[in-house]
Amino acid sequence: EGTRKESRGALIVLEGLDRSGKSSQCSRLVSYLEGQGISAELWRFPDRTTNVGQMISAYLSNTSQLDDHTIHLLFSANRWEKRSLMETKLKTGTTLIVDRYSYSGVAFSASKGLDIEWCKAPEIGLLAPDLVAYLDISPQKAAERGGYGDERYEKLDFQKKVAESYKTLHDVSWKVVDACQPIEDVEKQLQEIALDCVIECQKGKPLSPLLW
Ligand code: Z5A
Ligand code: MG
Repeated sequence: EGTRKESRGALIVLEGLDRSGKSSQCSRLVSYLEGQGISAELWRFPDRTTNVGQMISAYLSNTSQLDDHTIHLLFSANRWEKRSLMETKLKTGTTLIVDRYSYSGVAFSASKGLDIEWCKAPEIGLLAPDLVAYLDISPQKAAERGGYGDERYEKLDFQKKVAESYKTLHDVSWKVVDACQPIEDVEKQLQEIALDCVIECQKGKPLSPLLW
């Protein structure tokens, strides 16, 4: 028998405003892919389990204060500390469904007034997603869903700025999904675009660095 090159997994990111449905859809998508016989894992950023993640968590819950640049770099460091494991998983055939990634990092910090190019810089060299599914919802509609909690950023005025920042980040890897549809309809659309993406990666689409 000839050598059969192990096919790689896909890096699929879900982005969107607070309450757009990312976490709900990420877990549904992982179940769906596993049901199709595809090895898949659910990941999320911030990953609050690491030391850096705990600093981020304290900041988000307002139990610590940090300079805007400092917290930006911590969010980025939280992705860098997972980069090599991410690469290993992808190369050994596991598809990763990631709840927020570099786009959240840039959109949230730029919304505070930080220079957007400065915000992008520390993300360069992380793994580029094969697909970014943007769950599109207006800040007003998102706010109506269950209301916001007490975490920093969970305010309508700030979410409006984040929505504008996200708009400047769209590129060819983005697919916009209407997040105001019923959960099952959003789910169905995500299944289709994710499956296409997984197949493309299985066929040999190369893994590449994030360059912006
Ligand atoms: N942040 C940052 O600044 N920099 C970074 O680099 C990163 C993040 C990575 C914490 O994120 C904060 O960190 C976040 C950005 C910032 N701050 N904000 N805002 P997080 O991921 O931990 O935030 P979260 O609180 O876990 O997730 P979320 O965004 O609030 O929600 P979601 O995951 O998008 O939505 P959900 O939990 O799936 O659904 C929300 C509710 O809506 C729930 O009651 C659902 O049942 C309901 N829902 C969902 N879909 C639907 C539909 N289709 N119809 C009706 N109702 C629905
Ligand atoms: Mg969530």
